[in-house]
Amino acid sequence: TEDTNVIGFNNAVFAWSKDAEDGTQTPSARSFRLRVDGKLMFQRNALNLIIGPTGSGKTSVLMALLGEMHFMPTSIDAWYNLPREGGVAYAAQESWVQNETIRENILFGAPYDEERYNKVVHQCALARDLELFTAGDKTEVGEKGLTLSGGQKARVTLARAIYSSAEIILLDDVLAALDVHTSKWIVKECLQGDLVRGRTILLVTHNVALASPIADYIVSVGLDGIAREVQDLSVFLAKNKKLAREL
Ligand code: DUT
Ligand code: MG
Repeated sequence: TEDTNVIGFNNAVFAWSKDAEDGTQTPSARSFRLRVDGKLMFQRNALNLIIGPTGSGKTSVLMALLGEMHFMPTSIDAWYNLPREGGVAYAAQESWVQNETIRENILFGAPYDEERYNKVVHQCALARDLELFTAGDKTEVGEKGLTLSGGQKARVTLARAIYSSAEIILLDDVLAALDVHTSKWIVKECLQGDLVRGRTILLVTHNVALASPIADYIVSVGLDGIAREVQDLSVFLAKNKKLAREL
């Protein structure tokens, strides 16, 4: 049975709505289901990747862990678990900012620690962006964050998660809006940096080539909605040539 310290699933199906199961929907309207057969356990104090084609259910893996989907056990000992004691930070795929300054958007109510803050800005590749704003990190992002580019918003969203003290960090495709150079910087400086040491990261990404060399555990979600551990990435990519091209 369930160990409360574990992040993962055992024999579970997840749907976006409860009525997905009641058979009243036509097959074409039948909603998506995420499926895990057997145990899927993310590694603690490690970098976990969630990969798969678009629409396969990568975001759903995070949402299922967060308890946002309808859980349907497929065995008597089915479970899913995300420990909340050390805190959970979640950077959504649609990055968002509040109508405040950049600094306030990163701190998100946490106390200002200059050293930690400067490290976060550096590791999340925001230093140059902040220099270019006359008001620096005191710049108001404005209604809907219109002052910021998509890539800047994504990095502020990432910075908020890294600055937080949460022990578990869920990052949904934070590298997607970034150019290769910036993505590389973040993989090197942030995802391997001192601020994530001792923390657990679940990173959804299409950027497998960049992130997989430093990943400790990889889960793929297929177009069948089944999430599985990838034990040997090169074998997996050889078998999934179409996905390999897409990633
Ligand atoms: N879905 C919903 N409701 C939601 C979110 C998603 O029905 O609130 C559906 C859409 C899709 C399936 O779930 O058919 C999986 O979507 P998900 O967003 O999990 O896929 P992804 O792998 O994250 O896709 P992308 O790479 O485009 O982000
Ligand atoms: Mg997604």
